[in-house]
Amino acid sequence: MAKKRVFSGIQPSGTLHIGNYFGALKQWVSMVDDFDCIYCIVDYHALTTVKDPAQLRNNTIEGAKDLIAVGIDPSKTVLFNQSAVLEHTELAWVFECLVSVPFLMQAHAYKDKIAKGLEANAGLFNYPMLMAADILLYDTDFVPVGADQRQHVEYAREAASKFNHMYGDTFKEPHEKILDAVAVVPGTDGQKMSKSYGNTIPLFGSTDEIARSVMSIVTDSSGTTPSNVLAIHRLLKPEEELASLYEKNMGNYKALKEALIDDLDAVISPMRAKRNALSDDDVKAVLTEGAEKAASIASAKMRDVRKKIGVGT
Ligand code: AQP
Repeated sequence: MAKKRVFSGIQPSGTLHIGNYFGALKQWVSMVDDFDCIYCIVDYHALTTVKDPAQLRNNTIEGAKDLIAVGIDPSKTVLFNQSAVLEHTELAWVFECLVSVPFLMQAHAYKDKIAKGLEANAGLFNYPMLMAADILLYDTDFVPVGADQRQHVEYAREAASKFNHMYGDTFKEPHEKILDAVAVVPGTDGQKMSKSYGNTIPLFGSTDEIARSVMSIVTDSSGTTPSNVLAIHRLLKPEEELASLYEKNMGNYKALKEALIDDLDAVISPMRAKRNALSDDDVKAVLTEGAEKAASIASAKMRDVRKKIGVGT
């Protein structure tokens, strides 16, 4: 039986944090053997916020290194950057002509980003339709994401259904895959870990950088258990081990934070070593090969779309 198709993307918009890893990327890695996986560095999405060309280009290469270092094996997956397959932006336009402005205005992610002070550019507003195009071009079955992306996958389903209704059966309706235990990884202040909240623990930080972030975790001096430390520790150790560790060090927040630093470093240091061994040329070759494979699927889908909507001759 043919494997089900998985598609997901990550923006090259800055340094990865452990929320991206535990909320999404770890799941991406776990799906590689059982699914037909296509993973994308969505550089056109990042253009909504990253305006420095050299930085965007560099982030894309670094993003590919991140993905390979966390365990995405390019020989078993398709790994590419979005801008190398032009059908993504082309299909996004088709969807933008199908959905209404009030429909897009309901997007929580857009409202959150504006509330955080990001520029309300039209690209940010139309972001869900570009993401719908990313997913739908490849007849995707499942989209592994963190909980913050649930609504965007619903938008993709809606775009598929609207198109199919108007022009005939063309797109498969995809489903999100969200792991409950890590759906929202908390940051150092207990809110959702997010680059724009400045509450992250960097995934590929040095041991010192990880230590600085962990030491800054906000704790409540009136209790005996530092709940924000424990919430992050749960990503790394089973509940029984944590129960005895926290019991033994009750009230000793410094010792518990040090234990968290050691546990994080044990997970991160092999990935960091793998990442340091990758050259820019290695990952450029991976992206080029991935883009060729992705384009062969995307171009066939777009030929069908163009014919159905009546563009071209
Ligand atoms: N705190 C989180 N918990 C669980 N999953 C998370 N993800 C992000 N933060 C958490 C998941 O990571 C994947 C990559 O998402 P992205 O490229 O859109 O990254 P992001 O949303 O830009 O990350 P930030 O830090 O949250 O950025 P800003 O501040 O720009 O919003 C996605 O699957 C996402 O769910």
